Amino acid sequence: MSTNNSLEQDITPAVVAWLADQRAAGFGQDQLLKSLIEAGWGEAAARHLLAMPAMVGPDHLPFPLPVPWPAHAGERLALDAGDRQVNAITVLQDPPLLVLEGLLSSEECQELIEAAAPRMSRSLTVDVKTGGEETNVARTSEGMFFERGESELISRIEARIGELLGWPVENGEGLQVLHYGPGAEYKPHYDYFDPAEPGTASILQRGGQRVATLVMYLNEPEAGGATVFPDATLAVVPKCGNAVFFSYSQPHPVSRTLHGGAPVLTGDKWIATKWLREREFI
Ligand code: PD2
Ligand code: ZN
Repeated sequence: MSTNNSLEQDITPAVVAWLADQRAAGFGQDQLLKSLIEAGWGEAAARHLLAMPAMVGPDHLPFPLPVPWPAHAGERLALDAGDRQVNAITVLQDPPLLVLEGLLSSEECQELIEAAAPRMSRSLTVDVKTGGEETNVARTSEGMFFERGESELISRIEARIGELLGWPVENGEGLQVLHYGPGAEYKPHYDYFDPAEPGTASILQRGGQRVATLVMYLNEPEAGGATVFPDATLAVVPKCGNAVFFSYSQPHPVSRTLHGGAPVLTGDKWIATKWLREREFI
């Protein structure tokens, strides 16, 4: 490996193979960054390389990442979420998915809606072409992000999610609240960042890939608004305080986590989404 200040030029098959070996041997991001810099890589180029997923096997699928999963899910109805017990009433293995009952109290749902309502604007999605944000015709909701830990309510809910999923609170993105009026929907998509897109490497600098999603329902639309999983032929109907959790160890359609928000037919729909990253999200 030679000294390099550009981002791409030294990502040869030999470097990719070296990286896969080092990861298989258990070396973490910090140790790999140190090794690359010692070998003469510029820090920016090394970080860029380390943000790219390792590809494995004859199909060149992304290397599977560790994902959250609640202790005893699928073995017991009631799961420990620290200050609350939560019931896992539906359990799928492929994709790994749980429908959770009673994650939030009805007071917490109402408080979240009231705190979010004055701060709503047309929803943006992360643009993987550029790494920036843009409005998206596939997503006709309005939304806002809470900062992680910005109030006692948010901290309480984040701590509960961390306990339930066994995943560090620091690895969570800020909680996003979305509101869908009649006719609004979120067309089917994957929540991970597509490794093939040019903006993904820069998005991954802030905590790595998304590895799991928790969608919490804050109210009940009169009709429509289910969260649908076409590969699993599953529709989760919103119920205040319930949630759907699913993980994706590989940022690839093999995860079978294609999902969407079906159009709201009557009434409106409020949700809060927590996306979990591989590492601390800064
Ligand atoms: O509102 C939903 O059901 C929904 C559907 C798809 C939410 C999300 N994705 C999300 O927040 O990622
Ligand atoms: Zn989604």
